[in-house]
Amino acid sequence: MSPPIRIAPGAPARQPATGPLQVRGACPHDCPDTCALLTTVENGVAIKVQGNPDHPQTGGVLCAKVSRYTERSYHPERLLQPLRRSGPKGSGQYEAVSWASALSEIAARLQPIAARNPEAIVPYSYAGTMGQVQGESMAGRFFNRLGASLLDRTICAAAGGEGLTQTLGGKVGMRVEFFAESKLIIIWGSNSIGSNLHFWRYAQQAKRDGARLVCIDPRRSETAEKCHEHIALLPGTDAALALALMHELITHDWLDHDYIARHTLGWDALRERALQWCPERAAQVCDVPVEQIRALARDYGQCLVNRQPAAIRLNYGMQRVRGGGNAVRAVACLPALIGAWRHRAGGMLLSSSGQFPVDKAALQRPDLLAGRTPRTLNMVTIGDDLLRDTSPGFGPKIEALIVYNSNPVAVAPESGKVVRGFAREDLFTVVLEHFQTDTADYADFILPATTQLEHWDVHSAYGHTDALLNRPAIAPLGQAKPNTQIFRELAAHMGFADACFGDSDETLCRAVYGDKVDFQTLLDKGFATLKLPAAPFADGNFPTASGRCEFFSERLAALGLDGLPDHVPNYETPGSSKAFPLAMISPPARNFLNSSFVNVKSLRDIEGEPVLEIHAQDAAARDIASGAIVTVFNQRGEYRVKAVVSARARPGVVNGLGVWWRKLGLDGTNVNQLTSQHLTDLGRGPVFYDCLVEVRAA
Ligand SMILES: Nc1nc2c(c(=O)[nH]1)N[C@H]1C(S)=C(S)[C@@H](COP(=O)(O)OP(=O)(O)OC[C@H]3O[C@@H](n4cnc5c(=O)[nH]c(N)nc54)[C@H](O)[C@@H]3O)O[C@H]1N2
Ligand SMILES: Nc1nc2c(c(=O)[nH]1)N[C@H]1C(S)=C(S)[C@@H](COP(=O)(O)OP(=O)(O)OC[C@H]3O[C@@H](n4cnc5c(=O)[nH]c(N)nc54)[C@H](O)[C@@H]3O)O[C@H]1N2
Ligand SMILES: [Mo]
Repeated sequence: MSPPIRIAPGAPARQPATGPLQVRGACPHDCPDTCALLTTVENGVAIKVQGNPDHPQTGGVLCAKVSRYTERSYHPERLLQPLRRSGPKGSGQYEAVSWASALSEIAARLQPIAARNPEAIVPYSYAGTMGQVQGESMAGRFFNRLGASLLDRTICAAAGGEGLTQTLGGKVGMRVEFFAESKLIIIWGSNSIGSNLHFWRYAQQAKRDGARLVCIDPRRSETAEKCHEHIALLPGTDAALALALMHELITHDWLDHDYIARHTLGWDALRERALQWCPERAAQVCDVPVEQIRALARDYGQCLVNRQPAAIRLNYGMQRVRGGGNAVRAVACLPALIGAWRHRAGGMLLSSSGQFPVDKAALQRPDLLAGRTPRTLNMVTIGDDLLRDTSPGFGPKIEALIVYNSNPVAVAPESGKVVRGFAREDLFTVVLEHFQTDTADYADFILPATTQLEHWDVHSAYGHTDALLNRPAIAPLGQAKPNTQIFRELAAHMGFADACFGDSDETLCRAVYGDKVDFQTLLDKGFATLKLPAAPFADGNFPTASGRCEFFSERLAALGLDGLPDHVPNYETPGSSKAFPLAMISPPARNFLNSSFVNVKSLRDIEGEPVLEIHAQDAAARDIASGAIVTVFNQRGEYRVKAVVSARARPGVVNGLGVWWRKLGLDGTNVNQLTSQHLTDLGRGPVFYDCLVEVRAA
C-alpha cells in the first residue's frame, strides 16, 4: 500500500525525507483559467502536476500543456547556469560563467550607460509568468531605482482593456461560474476549448440545461464546431456585427427601457448610430448571411422577453485589429440594452483582472523614481525602436535591453525588424530565461530563472475571481534563481542600498493585496475567493466616472476621438489588395502557450509543424494540395509552412497557427515575419490579425 498523500504545510525546506508529498501551487501561464495546482514530490523531485480538486474553478482538471509541466521543468535543455556570449550575436554560442562574474560584468556594462542617461536602458517583459511577485515586483523596483525607460505592456490586451474601461469602467464583468446558468451564451473571438478550457466546462453545463451556444469567429475552431451556431465573419468586423444587433433590438423594441434610462449614458446618440447599421449593411461588411445576424438578434432579444439570462464570453482574439478597441466597446454596450446585467448569469466577461485589489505601488515602488519621469516605450514597436537613433521625439538610442518573462524575437510583430534590432552589435542584452529561446540567442548574458515549481508567487486571474498562492515544491534546479533574487543581486552589484531590495519573496507575496485578501487563507487553502456581488451591475454601479454603462464616452470625445463605438475598418482590409488577397489571422495553437512549450517535444509532436489552414477554394485557385509546403508572404517578409486544406478556414482568410519558435520552424522564421507594427485605435495594442498575405506553392 502506498503511504497516504499529505498536503505540504510549507516550503520544501520543511519536507520530510520520505513519502510522497503534495504542494499547493498556481499555474503561472498567461491564460484566463489560472488553475490551482497540486505537485506531488518524492525525495525532492516533482513527479506529477495535477489540478487541485478542492479548487472549484480548476475542478482537478488541467490542460494537456500544464499536465506536462514536469517535462518542461526537468527538460534536458533547461538553463542551469549563467552564460556569457562567446560567438557572434544570434549564433547561440555561449560559455558558462559564475553568478558573481555574470552580475559584476552586467553591472559594469550598465553603470556607464546609466551615468549618461538611464533611459537608454529598457526593460522588456510580459507574462511568461503571470505572478505578481516574479513579474514586476523586484524588477519594477530595480528599473525605477535605475530610472530606466518605462515599458507599456500592450502586447496582448491593451485595446480590449481600454475599450472595456471606457464603457464599463474597468476590467470587470460576470463571475465565470454563473455562465453555467445562462440560457444563451455568445462566445465571441474565443476558442475556449483551446485557451479557456475551464470556462468551457461551465458552458457545457449550460448547454446540457438547454442553453444555446453561438460562436463568432472567422475560424471554425474546436469551439465553433461544438456550438449550435457559428458566425464566421471576416476578421476585424465585429463592431459592424454588434451595431447591427443593436439595430435589430431597437427596431423590434427588444430593449430594457428602464435599465437603459437608469444605468446608461448616451443612449440617444448610440441609438442614432446603431440605426445606421441595418443587418444588410453589416452582412456585407462581415461577409456573413444576413439571416444569421437577424437570428442572433432575435435570440438575444428573446432573452429579454422571456426574462432569461444571456451572457457574452469575449476573449482577446477579436481585438487584435485596428478597430479592436471600438469593437470591444460596441460589444460591451449590448448587455445593457436588454438589461442582461440584472441576472447573475447575464452580462459579459472579457477580463476579471480589474477586480483584484493588487497594490502595485507597494510591489513596484514608483517612489524610487524620485521625481524622474522616464519616457515610456511601447513593447509592440520594439522592432522599430531598436533601430532608432537618438532623436527629439524618441529620446536616447536604446543601448541596453533586459528581457525577462518574454520571448520578443518570436512573439513581437514584424520580426524581420525585431531580429535586426536584437542583432545590433552595439546593443547590450541580458535575458532571464528557462530556455535558450529565439530571444536568448541574441543575449550577451543569459541568466537561468526558476520555474513555478521552484519559487513563491501570488496570482490574480483574468478569467475568474479567485486569488492563488504558489508555494515552491522543489529546490531551484542547478544554479537557477527566481527573477526576484536576480534583480535583488543585480541591485546590490549596481550599488543600490535601498532597504526594499532586502524584502524576501514571502514579504512580497504578503504585499500583493495587503490586508485586502486574507493571506492566512492563501497559506491554508492555496486560494481565496474575492468577496464580490453575484450580479455586480444589476443596479448599475459601474466603476465609470458616471457610475453608468457609458455608451458615449466624454473622455474619448475630449481626446478628439469618437465618443461612440463604431466600426473601424482594418489597416489591411480583406479584399483591398490585389497583391495580397488573403487575410491572415494567427491564433494560438492548442498545445502551445504563446511561444512557451514549443520546445516540449511531446507537445510539439502533437502540433507537428507550423501549419497554415486554407479553404479548399483558395487552395484550388493556387494549385495547393493539402500537406504541401507553401510560402506565405507580404511586403514585410515571408515564411514557409505546411498548408492544410481545411474547413476550419473560411474563404479569403488563412489561419497561421502560432507562435512557433523561429528556430524550430521550417526555415528559421515564424508567422510574425508577416505581421505589422501598426497600433490599435484604443490602447496602442498590436494588430496581429490585421494582416494581408498571399500564398504560393513553395
Ligand atoms: N492553448 C493556449 N491557450 C492560451 C493561449 C495560447 O497560446 N494557447 N494564449 C493565452 C493568451 S496570451 C491569451 S491573451 C488568452 C486569450 O487568447 P486569445 O488569443 O484570445 O485566444 P483564443 O481564445 O484562441 O481566441 C482567439 C480566437 O479569436 C479568433 N479571431 C481572430 N480574429 C478575430 C476577429 O477579428 N473577430 C473575432 N470575433 N474572432 C477573431 C481566432 O480565430 C481565435 O479562435 O488565451 C490564453 N490561452
Ligand atoms: N502572431 C501572433 N503573435 C502573438 C500572438 C498571436 O496571437 N499571434 N499573441 C500575443 C499575445 S496574446 C501575447 S500575451 C504575447 C505573449 O508573449 P510572451 O509573454 O513573450 O509569451 P511567451 O512566448 O510564452 O514567452 C514567455 C517566456 O517567458 C519565460 N518564462 C516563464 N516563466 C518565467 C520566469 O519565471 N522567469 C523568467 N525569467 N522567464 C520566464 C518562458 O520560458 C518563455 O520563453 O504574444 C503575442 N504574439
Ligand atoms: Mo495574451
